[in-house]
Amino acid sequence: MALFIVRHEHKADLCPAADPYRGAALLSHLSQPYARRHGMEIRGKAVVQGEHTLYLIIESADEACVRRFMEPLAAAGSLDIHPASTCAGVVAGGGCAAPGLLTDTETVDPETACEDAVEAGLLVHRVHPLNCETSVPELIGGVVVPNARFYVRNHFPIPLLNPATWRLNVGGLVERPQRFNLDDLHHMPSQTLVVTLECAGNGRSLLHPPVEGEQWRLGAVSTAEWTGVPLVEVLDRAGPAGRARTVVLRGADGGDVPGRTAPLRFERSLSLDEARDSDALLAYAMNGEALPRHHGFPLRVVVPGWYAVASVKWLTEIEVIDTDFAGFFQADRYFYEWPREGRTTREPVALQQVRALITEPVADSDIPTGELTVRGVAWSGASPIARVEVSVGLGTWQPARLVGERRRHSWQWWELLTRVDVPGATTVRARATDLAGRTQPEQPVWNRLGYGINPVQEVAFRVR
Ligand SMILES: Nc1nc2c(c(=O)[nH]1)N[C@H]1C(S)=C(S)[C@@H](COP(=O)(O)O)O[C@H]1N2
Ligand SMILES: [Mo]
Repeated sequence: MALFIVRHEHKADLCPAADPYRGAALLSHLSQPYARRHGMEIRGKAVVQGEHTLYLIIESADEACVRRFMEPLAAAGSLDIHPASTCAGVVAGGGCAAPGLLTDTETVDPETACEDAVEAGLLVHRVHPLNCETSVPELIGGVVVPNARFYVRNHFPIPLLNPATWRLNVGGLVERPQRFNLDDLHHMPSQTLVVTLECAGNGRSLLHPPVEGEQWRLGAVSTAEWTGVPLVEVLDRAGPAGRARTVVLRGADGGDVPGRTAPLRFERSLSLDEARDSDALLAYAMNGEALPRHHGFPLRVVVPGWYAVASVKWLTEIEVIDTDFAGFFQADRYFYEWPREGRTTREPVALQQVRALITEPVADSDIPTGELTVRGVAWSGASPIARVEVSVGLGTWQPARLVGERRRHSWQWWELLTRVDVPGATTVRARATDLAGRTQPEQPVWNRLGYGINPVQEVAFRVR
């Protein structure tokens, strides 16, 4: 189906709307059911007041069809039909002047992917590849984030994999190379875990001076219930050889990256010990539904507690090797690089830093004097949350109550009931500490690639 904008103008003395009978006939002609019978969808219609000019937005297989449908009106005046595109389509295709929309049969249409994300209320940072964050105030409710509102982080176009022909190959230094289809995996012992995924770049936009990369605010984090086969189960079937050291996880997506001459696939690695001890899951379901395309359909890795770069989507290969892995997303990105005492120190990005997010009150809102509920979520990759403290208007830190079940790999809700009695502008801050004693810094700790940014969050609001 293609989109058209139709413009029709008629002379004042021929205006059909002036006559109640002809006006009614016109309305039926332009009704959705009538248009559908002609194989068209009317997406919008409006008249420019006082100018006898009508605009229609029509979806149709071709222009001839639209022209035929508009014949009765054309007889009374002019008719212009412009081939059109959705706004998302133009942006995804590289702008109004681009030669044509990107089409690649093996990837998800960027236009649809982007439109779905916008409709679901996600904040889109980049259309191609699709990158969007979840809206923090909308987290109010359950522990899990609905699939359509889960943040999306992609480095390449989203691959469209056919579940009937898709395979997972397990090879390299293993005693029994394996090849699984989706059905095989569905019949293996399964596990369901509630896991919070957070992008290592979450909060990057807080850095001064700014650093390159997606300018995430605080919403590149979400929680879901994942179901799949434990990674150990699959590794055990293959039997890593004695000198095996590293497990490489390879996705179906790929492309060019800076500093490398040939296009490459999205790949990440875990040491064999990490792969065994991390509770990593090969997930085929998310919140009880088949894994959505954006999130790795038909199979993705979920490594609990780790920054989500480890959770490879669209998984097609597991390769066991006896060296460290030097892939682009392992060696050239996803490490902390801090300037310290005149030297730079480096450390790979691994477990999520401890962090609390405030979902209530909403930034810039007006709150009546009296009782105030401060709410949010908190998590840490290294260890469960020990406590969350809240400070209103730069006052003392008060302990918040941890709400609901404590789950090892999921964020935890917290809340504090307090009072605000003085009208005016004020702020609220929240600070989480985990059982390992890690807590959040007052200011973001700058590093060159902008990872693991977890300063105490401050939300400004007004008391009235
Ligand atoms: N194959 C593949 N897996 C991937 C990525 C990717 O670009 N390709 N991005 C990673 C990063 S950086 C993050 S933060 C998470 C995002 O997962 P989500 O889109 O399901 O939220 O996927 C990870 N797995
Ligand atoms: Mo990420």
